[in-house]
Amino acid sequence: MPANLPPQYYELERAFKEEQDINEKLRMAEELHRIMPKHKGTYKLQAEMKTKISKLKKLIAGGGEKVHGAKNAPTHDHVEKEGAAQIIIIGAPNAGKSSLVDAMTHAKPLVADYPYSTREPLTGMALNDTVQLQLIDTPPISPDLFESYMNSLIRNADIVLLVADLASETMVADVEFILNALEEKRVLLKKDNLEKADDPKFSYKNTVICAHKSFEDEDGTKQVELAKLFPDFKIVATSILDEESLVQLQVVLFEATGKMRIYTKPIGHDPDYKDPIIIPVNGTVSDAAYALHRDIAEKLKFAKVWGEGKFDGQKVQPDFVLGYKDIVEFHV
Ligand SMILES: Nc1nc2c(ncn2[C@@H]2O[C@H](COP(=O)(O)OP(=O)(O)OP(=O)(O)O)[C@@H](O)[C@H]2O)c(=O)[nH]1
Ligand SMILES: [Mg+2]
Repeated sequence: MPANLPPQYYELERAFKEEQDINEKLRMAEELHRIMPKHKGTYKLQAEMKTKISKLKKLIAGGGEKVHGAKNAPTHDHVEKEGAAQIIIIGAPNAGKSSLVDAMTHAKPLVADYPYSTREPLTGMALNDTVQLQLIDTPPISPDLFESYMNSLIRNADIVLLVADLASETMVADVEFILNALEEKRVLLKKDNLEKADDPKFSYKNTVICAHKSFEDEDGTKQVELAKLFPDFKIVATSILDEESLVQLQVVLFEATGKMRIYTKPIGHDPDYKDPIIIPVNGTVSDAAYALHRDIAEKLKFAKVWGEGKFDGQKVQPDFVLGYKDIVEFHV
């Protein structure tokens, strides 16, 4: 029986064969398996692809392919996720990436007034209104440098923060170079997570742009240029001299994750504002219960909800859609 595979299968298969990055290879293998028509003619192909997927997973779990004599060489192509979202900070040399991590976290990256000061990734946790965001500072991307691990790091992150340096004469050329360099590696930056990713050869990454060193752009011309270059993208003006701008940046970064905070309230007690649970925007009472504990979700009978558009203590069913910062009291 013929396999009758769609044309995009062959296209993706070619990209899969050429791909060197194992995380990306895994993503493509899973996509190939997903788009493969499931009938008798593809049984063998389905099985082969499953084997490839499982081998790639093992390889990734084992820390990647072992290169002879380089077993202990440090690898930077993966940062274990922590907190509500992992945000990778990218930009041209000297844009202010490390300064942002320095200003928003307890990490102590090297900040320097010369380019190429950051040599390897470094992570720090930013606390935004009780939610932790994991920031990754990275070496710059330029015609002279594109560390090979950057591609994997970017693909694995939840959000890309692209830092545009308003103080630089070459800001536009620098960000355009980065966009093109990423596209060559099959990574496309996109404005939000509502857009559909339509070409499986590409990884589409939710991106926030920061118009950084905003005090250096007194008449705002650089910000206008940036907005023209990135219509529809979320652009936040930031400066390490303006604490409020950094708080705003964190708010936008968290929003870009497509998640929201929900507060829980034990029966007969005040809400717990210190430890919100994080669920997708438009998530339900049941999602919130699962995020708290599987047991609660499975035994849940109803909940009481406080928040905008509800009356206080409104009794709702598990499929009730929650809103930003709603307070939920679970009844099991
Ligand atoms: N005026 C102004 N200068 C800033 C701001 N943020 C960073 N800088 C300066 O910009 C320079 C570069 O900062 P870094 O944070 O080291 O830049 P980077 O992007 O990490 O640089 P590389 O790691 O070399 O790519 C330093 O001299 C900082 O003091 C800002 O908001 N305003
Ligand atoms: Mg740096």
